[in-house]
Amino acid sequence: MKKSRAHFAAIPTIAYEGPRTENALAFRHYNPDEVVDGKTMAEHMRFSIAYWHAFRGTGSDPFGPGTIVRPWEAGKDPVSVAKVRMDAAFEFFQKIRAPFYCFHDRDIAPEGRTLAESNRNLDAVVAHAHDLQKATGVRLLWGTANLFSNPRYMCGAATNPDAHVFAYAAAQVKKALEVTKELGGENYVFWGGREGYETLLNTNLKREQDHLAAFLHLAVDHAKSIGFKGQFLIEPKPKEPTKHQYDFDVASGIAFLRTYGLEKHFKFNIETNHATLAGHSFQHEIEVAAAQGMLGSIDANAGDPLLGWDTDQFNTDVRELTLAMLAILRAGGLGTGGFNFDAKLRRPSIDPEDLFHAHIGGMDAYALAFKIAHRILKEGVFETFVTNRYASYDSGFGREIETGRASLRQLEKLVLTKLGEPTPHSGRQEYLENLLMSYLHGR
Ligand code: XUL
Ligand code: CO
Repeated sequence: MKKSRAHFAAIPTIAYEGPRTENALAFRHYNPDEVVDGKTMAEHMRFSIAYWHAFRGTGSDPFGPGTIVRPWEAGKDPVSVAKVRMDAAFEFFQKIRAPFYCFHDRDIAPEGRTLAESNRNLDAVVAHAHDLQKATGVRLLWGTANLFSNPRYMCGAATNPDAHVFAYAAAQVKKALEVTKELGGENYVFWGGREGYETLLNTNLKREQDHLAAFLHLAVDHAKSIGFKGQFLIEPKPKEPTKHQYDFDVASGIAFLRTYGLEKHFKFNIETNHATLAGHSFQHEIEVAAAQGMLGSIDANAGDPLLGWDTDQFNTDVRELTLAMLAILRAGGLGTGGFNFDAKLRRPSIDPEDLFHAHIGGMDAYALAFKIAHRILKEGVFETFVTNRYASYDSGFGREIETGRASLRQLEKLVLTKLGEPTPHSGRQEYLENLLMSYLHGR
């Protein structure tokens, strides 16, 4: 392969320099080579760069056009531009030391006038991605299809009232699955896009949910037929762009998957900003998925508490991330998933350097949270507290309740003849919050 020129010539590969460094373009907490429990931090974290934000984001918002202009975007032929953009992307992945990336089909290759032309464009860019992955060792965490930007999807894709649009979306997913397999993608994501409604006045909710399930079954069947072994992931989001998205949150996602016999094929890709839009904490969504063995991957970002939409910011809130990491580590990690930075630069952050600061902060915050959570679990103070809190279920009638051997008659008799009134026990919330603070600040 032809050696491409450096697109980020002024910026070196980011080195780990420790917490005291004064170099802003260095890691303070993320040392990819540090070994923890027999695995490197790079293996633990499995950081991934979101192609759509890092390389297709321009800073545009509903009030104005893009502000971010990258030199590699100049050029007339969109497929050639896509390849040069991809060279820049892989240079960035290497310099920021991210082992993975993620994309939508239309992020990496331009949509053509027909589906056939779009597929040809995709094939050309995927061949280039294949070469770049081989040359750099960067891998594909997951692929997905963009089923929401093109106007044809204005009323949804799988849940569109027009079966013609359903068929078009199905064809697009078929191809996206095939290229994800071709590039060794370890997962495939379904984010709801416009699968929801704006008004129930024009919507048959039951049929739309049935159609969404049928769509997912078709994808599962096709994956099987082509031998794609990656993990399917659902990414819940309660609203935006539609007023109500069918994949509202993890709990409603679990109910949906079980209703339609899909639960064996899917896990969850949990996004911080989607959790908070649903009125949950990030930790809550992780715990709900983990409780059912369905924690798959993370879209790492943050919302702004003062703004009510999906602001997709880089997350440097170590407290929030420590709580999330505790839930993830207790669940045994993310398996084939990873931490994908589904986060974008603010509109005035227009320099290539800003892309580095953003990801350095995100990676450092997660690495620091990982280390704090790892220590908390090792020392076991919270674990012991919680275990003791439920100890009455470990033996006697508590055990019988848990194993389904108790009856209302038996429990009534027990209370009337032996137990009487329960003794209240403190939940010790303030003590535990102080303990967490001590772990966060130099215990
Ligand atoms: C949108 C969102 C998407 C998905 C992939 O809110 O999070 O970027 O992650 O389609
Ligand atoms: Co996302």
